[in-house]
Amino acid sequence: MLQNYLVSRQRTVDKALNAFLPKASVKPATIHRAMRYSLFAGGKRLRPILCLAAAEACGGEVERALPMACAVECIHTYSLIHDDLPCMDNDDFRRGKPTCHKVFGEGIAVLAGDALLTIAFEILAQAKAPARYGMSALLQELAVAAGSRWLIAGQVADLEGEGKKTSPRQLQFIHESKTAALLTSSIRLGAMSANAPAKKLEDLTVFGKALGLAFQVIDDILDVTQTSAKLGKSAGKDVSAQKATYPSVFGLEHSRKEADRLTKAAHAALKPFGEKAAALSALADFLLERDY
Ligand code: GRG
Repeated sequence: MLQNYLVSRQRTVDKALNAFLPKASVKPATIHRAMRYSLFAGGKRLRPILCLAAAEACGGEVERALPMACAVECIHTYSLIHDDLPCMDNDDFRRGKPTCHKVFGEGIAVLAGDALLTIAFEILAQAKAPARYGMSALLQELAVAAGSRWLIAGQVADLEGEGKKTSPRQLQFIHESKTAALLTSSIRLGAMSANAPAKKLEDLTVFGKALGLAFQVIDDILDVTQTSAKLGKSAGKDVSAQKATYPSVFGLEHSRKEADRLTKAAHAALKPFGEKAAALSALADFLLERDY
């Protein structure tokens, strides 16, 4: 049931992304091929799907939320391309395929990331702004989440923390910034596209923060418990790079309990939405139970 929902949503998002992106033949073709290579390499489309489900939970339409959904996926893919570069995590494998720099070279991979970051705002700017939230509010929402106080702040803390002892507080900061902020923003943008009133936006923000943290705790657990083939990226990377993770700071058992606790907190935030949040609720359970 959820599997059908996910596949159908992935198709909707992929079709929209395909329409928003310049064709692979557009000059200079190399950059458009590289952007498309990473964007269509087989990501789960989790952030755009959450964005669309948040819009529906607030009584909105999928069509209207699609530019927001595609914009966050472009930001996410840019961050993965740059994170995989030799000067960052130096990874050869992502979304089950060789990383962008392995196929196109480092220079083009840097530029493909830059171009995806930029096009995210071009796509978002094509959205129809709802009554309560003007275009500047939508653009600011995404810019802040992707900027130096959140997504990039998390990456900086991650880089600077390698090989050092990390406190639980610092670990939470890394996870909130690197992962939960963009995930929360995806959900908020979906709600904003549906013209959600302040209280609903706040409830979904609480949901997003708890879900985003749970997602990263699970990601940390999977890095030590799953194979590279299953994950579509190099497993065991966190340990070899001496990264700060939930299992390394708290142990596996405590990490699983923490993911459970956070998922329960996420569900609690959905209570006021009733049946309208059925998809968000099912997605939260799926993320907790996933094995890839
Ligand atoms: C700004 C360069 C730069 C990096 C920002 C997001 C990030 C920090 C780095 C990417 C690598 C990483 C471990 C991110 C944490 C979030 C995460 C678990 C990403 C993977 O997300 P999935 O599982 O991936 O949704 P798919 O491929 O399915 O989209």
